[in-house]
Amino acid sequence: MRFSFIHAADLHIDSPLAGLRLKDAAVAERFANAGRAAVTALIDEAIASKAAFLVIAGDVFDGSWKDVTTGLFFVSAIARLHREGIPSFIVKGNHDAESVVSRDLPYPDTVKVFPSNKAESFALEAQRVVLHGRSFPNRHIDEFVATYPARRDGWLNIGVLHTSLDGRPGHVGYAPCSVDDLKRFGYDYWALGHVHAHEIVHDDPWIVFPGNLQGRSIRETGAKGAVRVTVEDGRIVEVVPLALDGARWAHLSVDLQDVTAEDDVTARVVAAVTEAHDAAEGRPLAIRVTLTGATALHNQLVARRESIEDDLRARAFQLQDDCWIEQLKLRTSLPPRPVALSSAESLDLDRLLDTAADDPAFAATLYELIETVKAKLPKDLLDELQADEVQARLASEARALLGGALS
Ligand SMILES: [Mn+2]
Repeated sequence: MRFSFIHAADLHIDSPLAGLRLKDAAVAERFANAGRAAVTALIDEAIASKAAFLVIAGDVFDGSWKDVTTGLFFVSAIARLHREGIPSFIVKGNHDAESVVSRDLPYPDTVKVFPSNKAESFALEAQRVVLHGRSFPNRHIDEFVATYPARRDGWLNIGVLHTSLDGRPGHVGYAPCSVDDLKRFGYDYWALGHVHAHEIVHDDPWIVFPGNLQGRSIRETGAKGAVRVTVEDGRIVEVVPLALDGARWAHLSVDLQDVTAEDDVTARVVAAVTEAHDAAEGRPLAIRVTLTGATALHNQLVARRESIEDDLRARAFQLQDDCWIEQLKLRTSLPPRPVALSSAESLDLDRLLDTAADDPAFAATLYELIETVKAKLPKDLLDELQADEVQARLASEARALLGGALS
C-alpha cells in the first residue's frame, strides 16, 4: 500500500509581511495577499496529490484575529479538504494557543484539533496510521512532550508537536525537548512546527520542520511551503519539500571587490537579481541587495545610494512588475591602498571627524537621536541598530559622503 500525506506548520494567517517599504499600491496588494494565496496553494496541492491527510503542527493563526474573516478564511480552506474526503489534524502552537485565540469557529468533523489538557491519539484505520499530539494551552510551555503516549505497535506512528527543540537560537521556552527525547518514543515521524526554517533534523526516525508556509520578512528568504511524505507498506520512503509561497523574499550579497566602473556595479546586481527572479517562478519577489567588498567606487556609492536604488528598481520592474528591490544596502569600503590624492584628503577629513566624534556633547546628541529612533522602530529592525555600530557606520558614511562630494 502506498500513500502520501502533507505536513505543514506556521501558516500565521493574516500576519502582515514586514518592512516592505512599498509605495506602489498594486504591488503592495499582491504581497498582502501572499499569505492567503499560500494557504490556498497548500489545499490545492493536497487535493491534486490525493493526499491521505494533512497535518498542521501549530501556529495556523498569528494571534487573536483582527476580525472573524481570518478564521472564516481558514474554515473555507480546510472545508475544501473535508469535501474531498481528506482529513486534517491540527495542534495549536504558541501563537494560536488556547488562551491566546479567544474565538473558535466550528470545523467540519474530519478536522481534528488535538486537545490542550492532555495528549490525544487519532487513528486512521484505512492507512493504519495513528497520530499523537497536544495543543499549547498557553503561550509558554515546559515539560510537554513527556505527556505523549507510547507508540502503537503495527501502526505508522506520527507525533505532532510544536516545539523549539533545544539549542535553536531565539526559540527558548516553547515545549523544549531534545532529539533523543523524541527518538525514545519509537514513532516513525515527528511532524514539528515553530521553527520557520525548513529542516530535516533527523531521518531515523524522521524529525522534520517543514518551515513556515510564507516568508514574512527579509529574515525568511527563499522557497517556503510544506513537505510531502510518502509511505509504502508502512514505511516512510520519501520526504519532499514543496514550494507553496505566494510571494518570496531574497537577500542578495553582491561583491564589488576591485570593481571600478558604476556600469559594472549595475551589471553584477542585475545578474544576481535576474537569477533570484528566475528561481521565484513568477511569484511577487522582494529583494534586498547588499553591496560588499573594497572598491574605489565606495564614496560614489554612498553619495548616490538612493538614485542607484531607484535605477535598480526600474531595472527589476523590467523583469516583472512585482519584482521589487526592497532596499539597497552598502557594506562596501575603500581599498586599503590610497587612491589618487584628492582635495578631500588635503582637508584632513579624518582628523576633523575624529575630533567631532570625541566631543562629548556630540556623542550625547547622537546617543539621544539613536534612542529616539529606536523607540519608533518595529521590533524586527531593532537588533540592526546597535548604538556603537551605528556610530561607527555613521562616521564612515560621513567620511564617504564628504569624500564623494569633494572629489
Ligand atoms: Mn510558534
